[in-house]
Amino acid sequence: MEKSDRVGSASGGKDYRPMWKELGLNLEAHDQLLNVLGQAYKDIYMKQENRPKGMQYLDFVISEAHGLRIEELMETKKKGNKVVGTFCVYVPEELILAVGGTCVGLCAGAEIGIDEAEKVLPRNTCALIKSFMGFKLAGLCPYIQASDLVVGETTCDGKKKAYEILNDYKETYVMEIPQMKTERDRTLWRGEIVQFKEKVEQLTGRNITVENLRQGIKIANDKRLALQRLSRLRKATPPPISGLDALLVNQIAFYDDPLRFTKSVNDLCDELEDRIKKGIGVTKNGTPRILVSGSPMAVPNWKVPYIIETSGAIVVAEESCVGERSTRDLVKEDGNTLDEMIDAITDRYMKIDCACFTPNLERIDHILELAKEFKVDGVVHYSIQFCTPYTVEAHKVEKALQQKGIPMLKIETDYGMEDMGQLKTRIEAFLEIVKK
Ligand code: BJ8
Repeated sequence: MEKSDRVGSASGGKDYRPMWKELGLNLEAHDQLLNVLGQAYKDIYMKQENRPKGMQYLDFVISEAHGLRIEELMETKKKGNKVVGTFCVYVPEELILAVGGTCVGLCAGAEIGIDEAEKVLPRNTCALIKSFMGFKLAGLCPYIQASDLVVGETTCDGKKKAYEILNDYKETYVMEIPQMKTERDRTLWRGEIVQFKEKVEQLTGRNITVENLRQGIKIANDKRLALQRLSRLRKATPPPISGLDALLVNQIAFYDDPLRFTKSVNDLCDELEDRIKKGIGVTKNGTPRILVSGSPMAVPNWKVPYIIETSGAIVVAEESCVGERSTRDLVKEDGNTLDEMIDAITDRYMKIDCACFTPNLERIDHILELAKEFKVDGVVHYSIQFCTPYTVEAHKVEKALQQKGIPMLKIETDYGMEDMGQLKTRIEAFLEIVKK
């Protein structure tokens, strides 16, 4: 990709409308989406001061998220490769990469399209589910249109029931995710991975072999290692990158080309290391350091970190699937047979501590570890409105943090902007407590 100065594919540059039309998008509604996204990006991202130069690549990727990136996907499809759309970090990307496929995240973080979603889903469904459903029904998402296979999973009730409806509009393959972590659950999950491997082989007409799976595992691990490196650098005081920028990197990880993305994140990390050596940061020393924990934030869901960072604090880590939860564990690379490799994949994914599991004590331990390692002054627990798993689990998180004397603020919100003022007041009041 070459550098561009555009924000939002709707403004200037190459005309992608023929491609969007061919993909079956609703051009008028899609233009509106890009305009809203472009404006939000300018207001939230481009107004930040002292951003690392390496963020220019990410600015460009976001500007071409519906343009050049989709064109790349269409090109790879012409060569016989497949695009697989997913909604959850449980879907093993390694198997898709092994056969030259591309994995793209389909979760959405915008309110536009929700009216359409509410025609088929109850109003009290979480905004993430309504958003991806709305994007499909309103013809807004080129990624789902470009996908040769869409993969859902039995995580929360809202998602698994929504996939039944989504299947009426786009065929959706569903993986069964266990609810607990006993040996029996591991066996079930391993069986699901083997079945998914067969599905991917059938879709692509290519066999998954020891050689190509080794390659797939390496590509996915390298991406995670780059993101882990970025995360570690945020432990510095002052942090060399804002929470908003780091969140964006984690969001883009779900749809950029993995090799190019990994290289760009490592380049960004080189720059951040240099900043740390020179004592350059994005905030002054003494700025409250916040851990955001909870439901995932898909593009363009930037509301809560934006409010935190414009209220005098900095987000230093995200305990979320768009953050630490999806990057901290690697697949062991020492397998020599397909069976060993499938075992390694099974074990890696069984470690994910999503609130859909019960009990889910690993998540609590992990939040406490992050709070300590990143020297956080407070935790903002974020749940998407009507997300039962994270909203309920917030109680146990708060109790564990209280015992360690770490203040926590519980936030439950949707993708709308109506509560911006109210949230800002609550976050500012919380930061006053944190500063004491
Ligand atoms: S592994 S967090 S990506 S399921 S926000 S739809 S949980 S009601 S997104 Fe998730 Fe996989 Fe878990 Fe991660 Fe349901 Fe909650 Fe909505 Fe959610």
